[in-house]
Amino acid sequence: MRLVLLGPPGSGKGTQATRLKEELRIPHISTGDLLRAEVAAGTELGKQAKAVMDAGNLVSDDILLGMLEARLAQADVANGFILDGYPRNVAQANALGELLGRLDQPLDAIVQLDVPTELLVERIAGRAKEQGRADDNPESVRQRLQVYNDSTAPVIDFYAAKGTLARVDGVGALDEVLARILVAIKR
Ligand code: B4P
Repeated sequence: MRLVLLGPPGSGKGTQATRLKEELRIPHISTGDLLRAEVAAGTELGKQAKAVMDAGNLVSDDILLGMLEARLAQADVANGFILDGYPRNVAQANALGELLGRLDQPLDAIVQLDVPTELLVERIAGRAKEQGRADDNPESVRQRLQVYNDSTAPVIDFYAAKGTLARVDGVGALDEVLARILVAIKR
């Protein structure tokens, strides 16, 4: 199963991908986690990405595609993967289609998690208290939501037009949302 999870910041992509990984026994690829690992390791890429991420903006498409290509070349994705945080704009959606076409690994499912904005803000504020992530401050969250509306929301139409998108209500207990995703991908 090759699955893409879409949704605004705080919609539960990372949260549900962690659970789906156990359920489906395939790796979880989070581009946010890959970037945070670069930042933590103090690499050149991480240094470039940190300021962009902290401000709530998107890191460059070239950097992301290079990182993703390297990750998809690893052996553990042979039976599939859950992609969380990519694509975040239409250019990335096209690049992903091209890359997976070249690898002969087409996507099986694309799931959009729908959550109202007030709840997103509330959830991220909760995580800010618990984890203190650098980009979970109110100013950065406002910018991330703006970037989502401007750049990422059109990706929903991109996949809907291809008839491959399933929309799932992301409001509710973690188990309820997980069950809805499993129904949507027919597992
Ligand atoms: P991400 O790491 O993807 O961060 P995110 O959008 O906030 O989502 P995340 O998965 O972490 O949160 P979740 O909804 O699970 O990206 C961070 C930054 O990296 C971006 O802003 C950008 O700068 C950069 N980046 C990443 N990918 C990129 C790309 N492709 N191109 C360019 N730049 C890129 O959960 C949030 C909170 O909600 C948690 O605290 C969780 O406990 C809670 N929650 C989840 N589900 C819940 C539920 N059902 N009920 C109650 N609470 C719930």
